[in-house]
Amino acid sequence: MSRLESLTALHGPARLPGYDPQAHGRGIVHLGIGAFHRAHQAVMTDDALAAQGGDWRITGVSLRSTEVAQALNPQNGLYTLIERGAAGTSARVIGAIRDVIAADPAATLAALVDAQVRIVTLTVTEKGYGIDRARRAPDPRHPAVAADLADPAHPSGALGLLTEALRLRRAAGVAPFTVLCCDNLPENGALLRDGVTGFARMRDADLADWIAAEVAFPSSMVDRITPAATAETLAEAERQTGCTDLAAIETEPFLQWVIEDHFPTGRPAWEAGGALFVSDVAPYERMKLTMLNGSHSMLAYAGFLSGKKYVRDVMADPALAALVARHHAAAASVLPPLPGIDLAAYAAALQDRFRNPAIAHETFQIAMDGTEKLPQRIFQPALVALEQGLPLRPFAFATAAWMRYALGETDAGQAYALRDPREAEIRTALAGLPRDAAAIGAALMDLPGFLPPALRDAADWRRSVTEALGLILAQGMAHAVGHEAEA
Ligand code: CS2
Repeated sequence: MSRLESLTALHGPARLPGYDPQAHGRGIVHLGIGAFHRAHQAVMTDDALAAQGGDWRITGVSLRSTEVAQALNPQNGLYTLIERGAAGTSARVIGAIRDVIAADPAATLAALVDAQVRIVTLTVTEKGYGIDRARRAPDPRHPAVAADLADPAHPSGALGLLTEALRLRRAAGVAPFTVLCCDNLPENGALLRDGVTGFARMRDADLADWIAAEVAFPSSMVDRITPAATAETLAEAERQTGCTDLAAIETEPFLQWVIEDHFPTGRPAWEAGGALFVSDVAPYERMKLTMLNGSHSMLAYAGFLSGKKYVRDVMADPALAALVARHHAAAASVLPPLPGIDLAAYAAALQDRFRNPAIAHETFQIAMDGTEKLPQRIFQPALVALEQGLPLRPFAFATAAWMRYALGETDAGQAYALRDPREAEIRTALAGLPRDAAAIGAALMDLPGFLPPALRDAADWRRSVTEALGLILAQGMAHAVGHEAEA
């Protein structure tokens, strides 16, 4: 079977791009080209190109790995997007990606300074930035931040690359690009602006002032559940295109992107793909981070340790499903009202999406990087609940489930990798402790900069976490879940 490398080679039911990809130049560099980008932004860019044209094709960058480049470059950036829903499967070929740069900082910098590039977008995951969120400043202990501060003219991390590219553009009299963060972080545009200006300030105060004044950092909320591709994904792509496609991905039918409309350098007509442009993304972001992602983290820890491999298996378990619904209600109760959004309907739709029988989304995948995720997903709403005298237990249970997961071993004694940037610190904090909820709870809650101080120091919160962890340690996760759901 021939490789998917030109649209003319295709024969199968997959829908084709509604434009000629080769007729459009590049306007975007995307840092962090994983499955999520290919299921989300690239798709809406494809719709925008079909609807309104423009030179907005994307150069994707893998900062470290070469896998995606090896799959996509021989295919001229073409790949199959498979959507799997309860109602069936459909597929389309996406033409929005022009090429991929892999683990090549010099080539990445060259792309970033290209005057044709007007937007730089990012999905490098929460831990990829190296921003200390408590101080809202670059974290000099982050390996890429440290390396880029030591040699700022040869950057390889997100903050260093953006700063050096903006410096070079300014020196060459080229207008700056707009920076659009697409990671699951609160007020992600403002956070990234603080990271980049903070990094620039450590080099050159004048550059930092110029970036603060001249560069737009709109915020955005992104949503599409995208599991890692499997052999079955590639087999389905073959059926859909009649070609071998090593870059195919699969995702759910649901797709949402809410973007702050602040693009002084222009933008694609992403609304053609359904993007919603608003003046303030924060309420949407908070809803999504605390309801979808918060319940995802809770169910990942509780589900994985109850022997559930996929999110759909979690939802098929009545006690776990009840805890997911409880979490949604608790998260909704601390959200400010959002005009036009019915939070009960949003919760019901989330539960439907989690139940999608055609999507194999691993709890182990969601469980990684807990220390990077819990602050905005669990601690932020818990703090509001504390302030408003609302129930803390759903958030305390989620925290306790993570703590139990941090022990690194199932109830049957099987070890697994924690996959967290603070893994070594967690191990040190737990070393030599008895298997005791108060001791473990205190050690993990007191990790520096992890919990907001007002939550960390609240006796009600500490008691609730310790009780939930005590239950989990005494009964094992599966039984504790049953008990918790009945309470
Ligand atoms: C998940 C997210 O892995 C995780 O932590 O919660 O990737 C989630 O699937 C997406 O944010 C959905 O939009």
